[in-house]
Amino acid sequence: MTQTTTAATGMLRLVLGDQLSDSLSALSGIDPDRDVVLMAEVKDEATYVRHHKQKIALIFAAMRSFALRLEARGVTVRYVRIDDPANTGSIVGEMHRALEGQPFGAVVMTECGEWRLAEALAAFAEVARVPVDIREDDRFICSHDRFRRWASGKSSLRMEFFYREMRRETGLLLDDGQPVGGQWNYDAENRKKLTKGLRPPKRLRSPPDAVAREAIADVARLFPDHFGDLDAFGWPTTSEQAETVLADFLANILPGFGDWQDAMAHGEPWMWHGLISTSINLGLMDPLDVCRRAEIEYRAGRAPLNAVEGFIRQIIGWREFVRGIYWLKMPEYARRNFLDADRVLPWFYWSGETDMACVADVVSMTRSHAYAHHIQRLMVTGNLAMLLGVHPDEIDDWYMVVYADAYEWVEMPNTRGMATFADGGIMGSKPYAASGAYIDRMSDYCGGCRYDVKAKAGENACPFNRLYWGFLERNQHRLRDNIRLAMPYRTLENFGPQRRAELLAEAEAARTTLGAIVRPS
Ligand code: FAD
Ligand code: DLZ
Ligand code: SF4
Repeated sequence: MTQTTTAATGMLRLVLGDQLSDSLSALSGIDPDRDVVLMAEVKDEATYVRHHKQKIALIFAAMRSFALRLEARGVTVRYVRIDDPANTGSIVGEMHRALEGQPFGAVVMTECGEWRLAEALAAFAEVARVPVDIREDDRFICSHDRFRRWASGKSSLRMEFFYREMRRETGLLLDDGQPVGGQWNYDAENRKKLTKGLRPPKRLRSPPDAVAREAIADVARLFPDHFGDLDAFGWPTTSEQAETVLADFLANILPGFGDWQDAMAHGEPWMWHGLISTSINLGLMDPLDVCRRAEIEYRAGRAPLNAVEGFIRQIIGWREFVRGIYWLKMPEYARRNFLDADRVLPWFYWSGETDMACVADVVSMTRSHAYAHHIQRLMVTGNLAMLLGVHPDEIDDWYMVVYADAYEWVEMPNTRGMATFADGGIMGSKPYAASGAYIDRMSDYCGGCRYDVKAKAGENACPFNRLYWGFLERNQHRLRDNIRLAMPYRTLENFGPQRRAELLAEAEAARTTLGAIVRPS
């Protein structure tokens, strides 16, 4: 295809549901007189897992608002709504339909964030009758190539060392090339429990505008059986709304982010967290800009170092690291089941009907808001699923469904890697297995629970306690040589054979009571 033909006929530019950024590489160099942007709400994407209703409403509302934004700039948008009778139901189907309807000279897109769809789009590029230009997603700080270079030759990949590289490359929180305050990481200062009488500050949410209200109504009508409520929808669906939430966070919440980063409290979904993952993942805000603005709060003396460093680490450290791991290890990563976990996910993960106060609270806020904060995802639902031995496919499916910020590139390494050790140690050096004592230390859940967090065995004992030693016993041939588990394994060995057999039986009884039966093959 010659330049002249391309210019004469224009390009078809694909913008996916999580690519809603003015700076998107697929939009770079756009000619509003000739080019057309394709955006499509499609059944395949809305149902490949049965996403939370709020997640679909968020994506549709944000897509529709972004299309209006482009149109206001004079760009022609071919916008296909979910209930358009001609909708083919898939992104690739909509690409073919758009090409049949108009003689474009080329197709331009930004690389997609999920392996499944990226494969489908690569297959489309093979058969398309026009050239297809798949551009890098430069909204991330670390490119695939850069991550591969960093990972190359390393026997283990650890976030902490990757994070330091990202600090050096971005210059964030550096003075003369050295980390501000003399340390790279202040995580040890970020483990305070909420003291009695202290409540988290009131949060600014984004009440749905007219576009979002229409999307919410569409989702209620078209996806009534999907998990979750729509009533409390409060996610930003435009970059302006996202900016308002960020500005409020930086000014009023960030100073407490560090101290209470790991704390949990009954009925308090937000604590001191940013509530920005939905917006960053959709492309409504730029991760590096968010970090630079957090640094300004520190430099101006308005937020302490442990808060600002901790917050920046989550974004340029963890967020970039999990994306790097995903693309480095896929598709094999999605089949990893290092602990040979073989149980079903108990029904209470969906219904919330359980006497476990911590789990009931997390599932309840997940249903109402499509949100739970990191420690709830990691140490309550994730830890429990790992101790129960739930098959990683079932755990992945649940996390992909229930959280408004879930896309496979970020969900899977967090779930299969960080939370459940199904990846065998690619993401982290040991499983985050913990008994009820951890949750008791970091929350107010246990005081209001029918289970006894101090009891180790029996029907009334905290299920985390009943499961913990059995988990170690069951997996000793895989985990005993892990240096970071040397202490608990030494304790287990000191228990002696009879006590160990009892602990294993106790864990098996708890697995049965909680409904974690063997998964049908
Ligand atoms: P804050 O606590 O305010 O953190 C600020 C930002 O840092 C987040 O918005 C996010 O962009 C980034 N961040 C923090 N931790 C992580 C992390 N571990 N990985 C990647 N980014 C991180 N995050 C998602 O965006 N999508 C997911 O599907 C997702 N699934 C998860 C599953 C499990 C089992 C666990 C343990 C964590 C998961 N996370 C996921 C990471 C984290 O829990 C969320 O990013 C965070 O809770 C979002 O809320 P926030 O914006 O208030 O975050
Ligand atoms: C998650 C999602 C949903 C629910 N719906 C759409 C959609 O209708 N159209 C679209 O372009 N994208 C959607 N997405 C996001 C994709 O499934 C996918 O996760 C991302 O594009 C990966 O980068
Ligand atoms: Fe959760 Fe156990 Fe505490 Fe109950 S006692 S809230 S189950 S940790």
